[in-house]
Amino acid sequence: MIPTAHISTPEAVERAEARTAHNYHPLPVVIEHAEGAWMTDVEGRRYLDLLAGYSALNFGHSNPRLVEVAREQLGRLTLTSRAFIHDKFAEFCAGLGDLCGKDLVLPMNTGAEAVETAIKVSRKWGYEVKGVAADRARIIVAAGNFHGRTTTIVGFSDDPDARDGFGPFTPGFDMVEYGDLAALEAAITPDTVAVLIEPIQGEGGVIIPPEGYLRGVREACTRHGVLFVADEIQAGLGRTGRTFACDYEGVVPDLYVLGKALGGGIVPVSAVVGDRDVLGVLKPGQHGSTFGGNPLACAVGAEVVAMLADGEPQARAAELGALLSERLHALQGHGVVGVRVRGLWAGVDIDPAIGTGREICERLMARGVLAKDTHGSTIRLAPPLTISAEDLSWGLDQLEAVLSDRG
Ligand code: IF1
Repeated sequence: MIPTAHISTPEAVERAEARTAHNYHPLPVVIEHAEGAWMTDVEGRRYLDLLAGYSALNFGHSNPRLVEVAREQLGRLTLTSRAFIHDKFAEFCAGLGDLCGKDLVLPMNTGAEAVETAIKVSRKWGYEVKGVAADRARIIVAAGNFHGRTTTIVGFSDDPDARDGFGPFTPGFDMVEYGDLAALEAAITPDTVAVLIEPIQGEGGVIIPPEGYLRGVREACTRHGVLFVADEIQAGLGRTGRTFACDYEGVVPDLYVLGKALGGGIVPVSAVVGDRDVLGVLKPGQHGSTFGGNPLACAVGAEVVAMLADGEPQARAAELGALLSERLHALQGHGVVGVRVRGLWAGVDIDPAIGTGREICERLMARGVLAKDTHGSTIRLAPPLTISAEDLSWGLDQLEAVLSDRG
């Protein structure tokens, strides 16, 4: 357990927990403000953020460029609904389309909504373009997936926590092992309209598929006339050292599903991005959102896209990722039993004898570092891409100390 002296404001924690549904078990810390890679709690303690809002904060807390754009937009126009056009819409859609090398952008808000959008588009494409018989469309997904929390999405999860108790579920999904190309090909039928996968599985523990898998998925999809839908909500937009995790294998999916960092950690912004022959199947009235593509979202999103367009965040992720990888691999055999790193994103399997992932995160918190466990004894590290090498190094010193039982 954490020494109580290190628990930030037990009363503030209790107050926060007293009146919320217990769908989360947060670390007992109450954050008041943050800048860059550092967060400060209500008692003035500082913590290094090694989670970055699950990659929603790729550009750091309170990024000056993004905050400036948001402030300016707040004073001008925040919402029109899609019933009218606003002056930030074109810039966002064109910028994001260009970043992806695609014709069209469909803006939504949360990641799950964007995944739902991609499912709807894939089905409609299947019926109208591929010629699948009505209500027969099937979508292939991977074991260990995480795509969000809607009833349709949790229905094709194999995580009992995410799924159990929420049925009945939407039919039309087939699950195959992640990383197994032969299984994927075998699962494709004439009714298959799409393969929906994460190019790296985040919740699964930063699982990187075998080299050649994404290329193989692309080839199989092309050969069988099936859409390749890449959920880059967590992996995309700089995190891995490239704009998209698919870039590692030189692969371009038919639909990019984006979210998290697209909103700069300020507003929820998600999108589905694809070419006209696919996204063009949607006609007025068939899909939408009150908030999707609102002026504030588009202003911030367009600035995020501009930052990525000059490649600096990706270069930083690649450079710092080398440091992260080197430091973590040095811990192998010293409390660490597995390490997976791509860019500034790591899954670290801790020797269960040392503690659960949760316990390691509690001990890290006591040393001023905030990270998040995932299944069992795995912790994931995903600092803001703006973190300094010194701060990252210091954070890893704390992990080393925790593992060597000086924690
Ligand atoms: C939670 C994980 C991260 C995602 C991918 C879609 C979504 C997510 C690849 C949905 C969301 C989140 C949501 C958050 C925890 C988190 C998470 F551990 F569950 F996997 F980031 F690591 N596709 N990921 O990772 O996006 O609707 O939330 O905007 O649900 O507790 P959303």
